[in-house]
Amino acid sequence: MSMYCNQCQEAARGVACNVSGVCGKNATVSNLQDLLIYALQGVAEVVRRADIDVNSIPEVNTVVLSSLFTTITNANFDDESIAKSIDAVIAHRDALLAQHPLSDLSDAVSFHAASRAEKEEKAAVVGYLSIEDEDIRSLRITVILGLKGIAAYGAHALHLGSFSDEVMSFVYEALESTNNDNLTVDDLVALVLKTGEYGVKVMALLDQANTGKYGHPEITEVNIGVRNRPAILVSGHDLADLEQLLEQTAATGVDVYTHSEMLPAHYYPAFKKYDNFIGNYGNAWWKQVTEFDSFNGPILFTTNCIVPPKKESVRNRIFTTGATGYPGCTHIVADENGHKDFQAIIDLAKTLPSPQEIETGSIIGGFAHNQVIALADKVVDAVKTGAIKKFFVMAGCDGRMKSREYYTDFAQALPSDTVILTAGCAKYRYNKLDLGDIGGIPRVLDAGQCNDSYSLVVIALKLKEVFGLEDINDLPIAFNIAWYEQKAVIVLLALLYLGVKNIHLGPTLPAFLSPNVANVIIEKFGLAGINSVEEDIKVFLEA
Ligand code: SF4
Ligand code: SF3
Repeated sequence: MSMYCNQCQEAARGVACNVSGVCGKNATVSNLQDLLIYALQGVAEVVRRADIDVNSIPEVNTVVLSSLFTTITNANFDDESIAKSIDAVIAHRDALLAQHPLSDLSDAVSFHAASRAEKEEKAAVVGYLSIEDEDIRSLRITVILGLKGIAAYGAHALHLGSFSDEVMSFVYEALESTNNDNLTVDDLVALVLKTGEYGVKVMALLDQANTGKYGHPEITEVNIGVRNRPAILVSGHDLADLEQLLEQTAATGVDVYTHSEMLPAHYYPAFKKYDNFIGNYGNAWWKQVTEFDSFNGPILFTTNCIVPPKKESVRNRIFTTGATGYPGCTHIVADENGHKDFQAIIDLAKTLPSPQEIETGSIIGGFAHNQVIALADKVVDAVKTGAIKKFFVMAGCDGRMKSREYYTDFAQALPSDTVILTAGCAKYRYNKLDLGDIGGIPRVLDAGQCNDSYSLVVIALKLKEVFGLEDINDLPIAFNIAWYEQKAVIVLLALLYLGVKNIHLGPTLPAFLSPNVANVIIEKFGLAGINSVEEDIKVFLEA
């Protein structure tokens, strides 16, 4: 076996990718990612054992968050960049140790692997398979994958200047705990739930950072057509990168379009002032394989999801920044003031044809918590009069597997007195269907990115308050979540922590849950997979 990765929904055979990743990740990258996690566990052990105040180590915190983020599915395929992250983490670990000498160092704290050969040799023995007990392994992986999601949200918040020492301290606690052989299954089950608790906190932090800087998302009609000017396509989830790109392209004659998870940027008031911010091009991440071809202009990835570009003509137009990377693509780094120079992308755009039209018209979104709560009276009336019978939270990820057609069929088959609440790229399975509205309330309410799933929680909690209910599970809300990568894992853990029961998760349950761990979650929380659309709708409507 040359690698072992089961972190996403596409894990080979529903077990693990062990030769190369279905996502395109090779064994070298996968193993270096494992070593990076191990090095992070070493830093965490030093921080915890030396009782270091996380507020005193901002540079270490940044490296820890960005290193975890870089290991998320489809973020970084560049072995060089991951090797550099390992070196940076070890250097920080050793600098902390020099200031806070400790004895009885564990291997994660004391190992060194300067050369590539040493790294690959070490990586081969620290992967998840080195944990023999399958339940302990499963629980540790679950925590680490949740942490990756927390780190992604924490890194976005940090990019906007928001930091939570409470969340950061938990990141160190959980990293250290996942390398602690004394923890039992029960300890780790508790840690999984605690990870969900911190998932809620970090999502709230990011929500405040985004809305504090860019205003509350509002109902917006987003153009999905094109105009005849050179253009840049921006993908991923990072709004601060988008802001810099819009600043730098203003008055250059170059337009900016969003792809996939950047679509919800159009909902923010702050971005509406840019008259070159034209609309959204295309669909969810996996459709980039054809959509980047027809877009013609350069593409900027601010975060996941990158699909390895096969064509050189497309690869030459791809730029990465932040936690993303792809071999051969130009990576743009921030200067010491956080400024990113996107001039090379703008210059390239000017030499290339304008985007080819693939769709026309518009889609509507912007139903984040503030906007929905502003409409609360209307929504509550619709529920009280029976015009709305049930809400279906269908947030999460999209993916390329054929089985995900289920979500389009499910949305289409839902009765006309139901409303879909969505967030994340899962929405592309139904956000262009004509599902109509209920008394002016669209039947698909898009809160935003997967990062904005928090909005759906706030909306649910508000409805619980308005209806005077004790238990969130008494609301007329069903959860049919689609997952793919690790931000969806933290969203799931956050929902479980909040006590949401009977979530259906698909298109398949996570491969990283061992049979015993899966049973615990199924028994305790009623977690279920998906069946046929007809069966599932029946189950949901009878509940
Ligand atoms: Fe396989 Fe997913 Fe891991 Fe990629 S991220 S190697 S597809 S399990
Ligand atoms: Fe999508 Fe990658 Fe998860 Fe942000 S862009 S939801 S999969």
